[in-house]
Amino acid sequence: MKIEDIKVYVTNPGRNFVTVKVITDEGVYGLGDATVNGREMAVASYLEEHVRPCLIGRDPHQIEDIWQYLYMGVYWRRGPITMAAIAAIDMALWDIKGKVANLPVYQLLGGKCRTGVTLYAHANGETIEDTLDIAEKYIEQGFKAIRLQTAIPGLSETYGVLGDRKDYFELQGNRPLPPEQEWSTPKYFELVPELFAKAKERFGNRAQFCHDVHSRLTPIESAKLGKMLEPYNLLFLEDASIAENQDNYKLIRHHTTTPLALGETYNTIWDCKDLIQNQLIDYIRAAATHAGGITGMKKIADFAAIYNVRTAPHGAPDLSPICFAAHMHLNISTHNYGVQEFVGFGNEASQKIFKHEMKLENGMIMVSDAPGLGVEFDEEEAAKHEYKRSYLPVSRLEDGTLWHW
Ligand code: CS2
Ligand code: MG
Repeated sequence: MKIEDIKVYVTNPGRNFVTVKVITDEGVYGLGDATVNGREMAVASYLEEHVRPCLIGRDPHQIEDIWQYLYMGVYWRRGPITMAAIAAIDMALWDIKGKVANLPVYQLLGGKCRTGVTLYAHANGETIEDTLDIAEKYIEQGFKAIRLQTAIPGLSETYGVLGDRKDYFELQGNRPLPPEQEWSTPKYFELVPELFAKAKERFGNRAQFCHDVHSRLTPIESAKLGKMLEPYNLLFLEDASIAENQDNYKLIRHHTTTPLALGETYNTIWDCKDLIQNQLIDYIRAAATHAGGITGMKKIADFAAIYNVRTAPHGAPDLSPICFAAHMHLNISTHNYGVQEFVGFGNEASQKIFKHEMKLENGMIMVSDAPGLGVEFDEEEAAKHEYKRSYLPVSRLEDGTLWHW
């Protein structure tokens, strides 16, 4: 079997997705997700110009060798664009292998470790009451874990909280220039402990809660927040501080027993090596699309297992259903899997493009037994929704100082 062609599609059914199709000379093809939010055309061009010509004629079954060829074999290793391109090819090759074997990918990864994949849902509200009302709906549907985010009083807009104004799926879907948002740690600190105190009061132990700081705090502020939230037994506190300097997490860890999660922007095992090896985090949030596909994720998960770190893959709306399906096969077959972020299956237009049989039951995904990854991509539907340049917002303190993402 040989790789005959590689096609790259950029489509915007409300937000941009980059999809790769690896076609073989035997008619079997595989699909992969290469979406890097706000940098979609850079990955598409990397794939078309720098990856496609090197892979035509190769054996698609040699997944590890092709992975190393694109990673170890190039002078410019790592980085989000390279690793998303590798990821998409890798997912497509696993998809092909599964289709040829007539087995779902999780069977090729070792088979099921659990009956279903536990998810956490998002409750994003304008007020604490709104947030908890949304959380209640998820608890009634059977979700056991929910992320709580509330708009910060006194700031014009809070990242990720849009109330009724727009669907979360389309958040930043069509912003041709980066919008700007404010940040204030004192205002945030007034709100967050109250949010979790009220959640505990209202729901007791009916669900576990987590929270995403989007790296807006300094290490000592993160330590303080972790301490303030200890009475409420969070599932985890995500991206409290940026960890370019991984020592930041030594300080945070030293001060709090609130579990810490990090790594949705990480691209390789090297980005998280020190954090995992020093047991400074509890959950690694790497995603298949951004950390080298199924092959990259397996390397990270196996390394994390030795240090009691569990996986909690990123599941934001900017990862396509192909990445989500790849996560399902990994999550069901990885012993040190923790929890999967879930924001729904996308809007109607997206569901017409990406078709699958993943079933949501009681806050869990029942993984599809379709051969390969189990996702179909409708090229005609995709062609109806053209790429639109779009950016994530930029964050500034109230005095205009540029701040962390
Ligand atoms: C967030 C994301 O889901 C998450 O945990 O951090 O919403 C993130 O902001 C986006 O994926 C950015 O592309
Ligand atoms: Mg996050």
